[in-house]
Amino acid sequence: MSSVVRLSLPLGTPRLLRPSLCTMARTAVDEIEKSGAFVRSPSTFRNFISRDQGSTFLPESGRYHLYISYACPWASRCLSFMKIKGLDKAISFTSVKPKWERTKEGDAHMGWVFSASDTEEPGAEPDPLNGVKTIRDLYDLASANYSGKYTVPVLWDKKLETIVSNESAEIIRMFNSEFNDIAENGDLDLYPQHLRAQVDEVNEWIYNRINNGVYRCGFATKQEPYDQAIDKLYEALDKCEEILAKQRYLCGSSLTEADIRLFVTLIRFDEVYAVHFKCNKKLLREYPNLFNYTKEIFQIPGMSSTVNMDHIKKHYYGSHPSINPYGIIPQGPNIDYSAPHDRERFSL
Ligand SMILES: N[C@@H](CCC(=O)N[C@@H](CS)C(=O)NCC(=O)O)C(=O)O
Repeated sequence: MSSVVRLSLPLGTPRLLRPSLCTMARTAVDEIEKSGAFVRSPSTFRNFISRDQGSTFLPESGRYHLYISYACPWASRCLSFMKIKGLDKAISFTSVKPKWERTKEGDAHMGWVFSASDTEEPGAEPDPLNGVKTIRDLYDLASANYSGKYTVPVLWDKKLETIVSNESAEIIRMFNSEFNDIAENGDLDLYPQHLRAQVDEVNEWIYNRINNGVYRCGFATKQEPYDQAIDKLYEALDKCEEILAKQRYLCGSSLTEADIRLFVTLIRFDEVYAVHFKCNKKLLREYPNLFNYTKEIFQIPGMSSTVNMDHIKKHYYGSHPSINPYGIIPQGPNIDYSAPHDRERFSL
């Protein structure tokens, strides 16, 4: 282990401390302000894999491993990029078990845990690299003084034996641009130069109002922040519906990063968020364009393999006892996203 580089918090990275929070956040359900509003804290490991000469993290085949939970939308967007870009052979991945468990004896923290065998939970596997039991253990391996949340995704460097990044918004950018010499679909650019300003602009309101918006609805502990979050959420969904009535994708006629970022929330919407997070003013399947668009993206080669609805439902309904104390998993609605869609009408 002498070659191990332990990267502690990069200089300038905002610490996870947030004075207005009641306690130091160790899981998302702790991130509730006194006002009853959910406020997500920033990620900590922010290194970037780069083709630039002299880069510490070069885009080498076989060097990196992505730790995910199929349940997690942020991790799923990274897996989606891996699949769409054709990086399966270059980057390996492991999913944890869907339901949070105790991560350490004598400690109340609940979080992501690896399965003990390949058969314990279909889709989940033991940690193939470090043989650890939890995602928390990976953070402890990478940084001796880590004290934040133990989130997925985690992009792990097998060579330096540390965490490259735990910020999905940046991991997808690395997958999009830095591995093109290795990727099977290296020419596919989901963040093309001419659309960057538009993608950034769309990402901004979709993240705040939809991706994180559903959590702001679900984790609110007072009526007012819930009401505010839900109004913003549905304004944004209505806006997406309007855009998608006129064009095939959010930023025009080609698929971009913005679409993948929206998809991971939409695919969970009717099965989970409508019930568990009280996002029930309107269901996804009541929005004809958004619904068909979700089906289209689900049907992009590789994408359906990123959606494990069993893990998604087990996680949300089973891991937040403050919202769903008995952990009952609703049986419906079991939507078939592989059914035909009407989005080809835009290519005529
Ligand atoms: N900013 C992170 C957020 C990741 C995140 O919040 N992941 C959740 C799962 S959906 C998590 O691992 N939560 C663990 C916890 O809250 O303890 C990213 O986008 O990569």
